Amino acid sequence: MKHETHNLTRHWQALDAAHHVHPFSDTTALNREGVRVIVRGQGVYLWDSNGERLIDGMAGLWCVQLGYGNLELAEAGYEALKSLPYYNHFFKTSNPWTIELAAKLATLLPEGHERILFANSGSEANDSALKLIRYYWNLKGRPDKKIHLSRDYAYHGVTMAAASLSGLTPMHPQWDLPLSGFDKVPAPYWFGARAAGYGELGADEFGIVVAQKLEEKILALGADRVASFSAEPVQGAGGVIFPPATYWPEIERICRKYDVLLHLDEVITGFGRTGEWFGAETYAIAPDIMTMAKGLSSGYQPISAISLGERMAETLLSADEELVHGFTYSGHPVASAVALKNLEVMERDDLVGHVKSDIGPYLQRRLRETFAAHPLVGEVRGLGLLAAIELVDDKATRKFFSRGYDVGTRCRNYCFQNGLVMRAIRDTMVLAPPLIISEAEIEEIIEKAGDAIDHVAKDMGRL
Ligand code: PXG
Repeated sequence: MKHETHNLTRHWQALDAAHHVHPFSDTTALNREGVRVIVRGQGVYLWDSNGERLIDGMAGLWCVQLGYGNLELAEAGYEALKSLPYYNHFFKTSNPWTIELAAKLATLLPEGHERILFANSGSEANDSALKLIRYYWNLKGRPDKKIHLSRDYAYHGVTMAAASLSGLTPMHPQWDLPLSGFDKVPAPYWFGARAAGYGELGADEFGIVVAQKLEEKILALGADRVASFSAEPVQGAGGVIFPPATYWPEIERICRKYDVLLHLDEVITGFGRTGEWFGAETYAIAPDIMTMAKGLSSGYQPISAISLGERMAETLLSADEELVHGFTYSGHPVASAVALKNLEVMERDDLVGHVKSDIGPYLQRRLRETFAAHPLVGEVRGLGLLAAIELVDDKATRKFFSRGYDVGTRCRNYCFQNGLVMRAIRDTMVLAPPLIISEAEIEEIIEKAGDAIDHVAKDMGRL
């Protein structure tokens, strides 16, 4: 049996190498190594085609809130597949699951967010949000307001517009992006503030200083040309950057003052990740438009949503003309049914409250107890079930390693060898496990991560 699966693995690796082009991967390098074929998941665990078990500290790509193998979600999808595997919303038609999902979301979203559009991915949601923002200003008779601001290290997706909005610079040169009409301001990355030349500012002071970079940018471009500011409440793929407490109130003040629409990208922070339904609640932000995906369906189906705050809803929906936008699969019945069940289960089991009061604080406490004093660790930060461990060259001065060391990648590789999926962003080790994780499973992650970090420290002669 072992022999057979081994041969199957070889077979799949060869076919994959011959025909399948992977996202964000160097095809030549990947094919030299051979892919790992994941065949099954249960709870927080994954199994590959050789029978090796992995504990998933990343909930897939920050999305599997309910963990793998949830039969309630599977059955909800199956029921919808049997009754209505497909129909659209273009021809004055709808379906029960999408209707119920929109209504359910309206009860969970920030105040005023009562109107919802659907798409299939975070990128599509953000692309759609930018179109809706442009349309809003056109309807308002201010067609010159067209510049979209966002932040360094932002990840908003990969379509032409979403990649332009993203501030991770490697995402641009291959595609001649960003498009014109996109501009960036600095990220509220306090841990990196000294290295970025801000000197010795306390976190709260830095929060204000960095927020005011938005004001400077708006004034430099002219407020009459700036349409929107897009931001993740906590930056995810850019390095799990938690803003100082002073940051969001100042950003909101600036957006209001210059009449710049505030777009919150809740693709990672939505659906309980930080211990509230949305990052908007965690930081008391009132966005004009919000985008969400991932945890909306626990990743079981591709689905995303865009919610309109009051002033955008009022303007866009009273335009008295066709809204010329929408995808074949907007509000797909099967994806809607799975997302609806996902929200029902999260609510029924009070998963968000559990992240806020029990399992989130447990993870945060144990990470700090275990790693804060480690010679290679500059900072442990996090909230809810989102956390980061910064590996640094010098703890006291927060000095990063030189680029060539690839400390994060080395640590990630040790994690994988230990059967732990943990992501490295530069030299920041990142955790975002399924929300259903237990204390014992957190201990398993911490033990494996500790082992990997010790390994790297030994390699570097630091332990
Ligand atoms: N916004 C945010 C905040 C995201 O994190 C997207 C939009 C785009 O979503 P789609 O569904 O189009 O991928 C994301 C996606 C990583 C990684 O390696 C992160 C994402 C996607 C792929 C990889 O951390 N986030």
